[in-house]
Amino acid sequence: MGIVNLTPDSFSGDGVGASVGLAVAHAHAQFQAGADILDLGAESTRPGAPVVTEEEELARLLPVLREVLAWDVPVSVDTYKPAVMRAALELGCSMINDISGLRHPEALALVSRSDCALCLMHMQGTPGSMQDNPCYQDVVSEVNAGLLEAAERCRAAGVAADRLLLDPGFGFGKTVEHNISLFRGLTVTAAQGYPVLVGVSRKSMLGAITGRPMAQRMPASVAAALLAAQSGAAVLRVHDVAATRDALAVWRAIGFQGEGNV
Ligand code: HH2
Repeated sequence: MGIVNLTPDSFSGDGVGASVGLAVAHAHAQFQAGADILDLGAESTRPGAPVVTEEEELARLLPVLREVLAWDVPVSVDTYKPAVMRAALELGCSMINDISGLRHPEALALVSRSDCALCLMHMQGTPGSMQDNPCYQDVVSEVNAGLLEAAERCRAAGVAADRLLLDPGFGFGKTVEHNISLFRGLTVTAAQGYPVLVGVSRKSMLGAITGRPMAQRMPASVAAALLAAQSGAAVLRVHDVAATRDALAVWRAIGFQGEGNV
């Protein structure tokens, strides 16, 4: 899954701001690099990011989404706002990627009436405050239980199980230690019966491990993506599509022994 941030303020600095032309070119580069899914997001959810209005999010998203939907690639929209979901689904996006795990009742009703895929991500708190003091007794079991609960809520509302993906939400209300524990527990998360999406690309956890600033986290991101795939992740949400694909190709050709998802 190639990340396309239609934002002026994304944490990794890859956001393309207000230029539709630049955004479409960036999306196209992700597509050409071999992304199997494009994930368009028009609000940064980095810790402390300001909430953007529905109007602003739609103004950033829709012109780019219209262009990208004409290409031969599934398009995911990264939003937790029902109005943005509604517009994206009307235009024909294939997937909703909701960092709030579809907490909004209106969002649940909308998605259940459509046939899109749905990524349910775990987040403790909200982007505004989630990194203040994240707290868990046992992060792996609590996150997994929260994900299963969100999946059950969706299924009870009529969303078929095979439309769902689960995501532990690296960096969303988690310390570096929580993130590392969750990463080590990915095989457990992946054994819960739903495909797992992992998004660690360029995140601060990798900065903490390597001591590298944002601009130098590509190798660490590729290593983490590979480890996630080896642990059973089905979808890797990444900034560096070509490099990640190369790593996966080497793994498939040389290192990969069994049945896998990626
Ligand atoms: N991470 C980000 C945004 N959306 N969605 C899922 N499912 N999983 C993630 O880990 C995830 C996500 C944050 O990354 P990015 O979009 O690059 O930055 P920003 O939110 O600052 O635009």
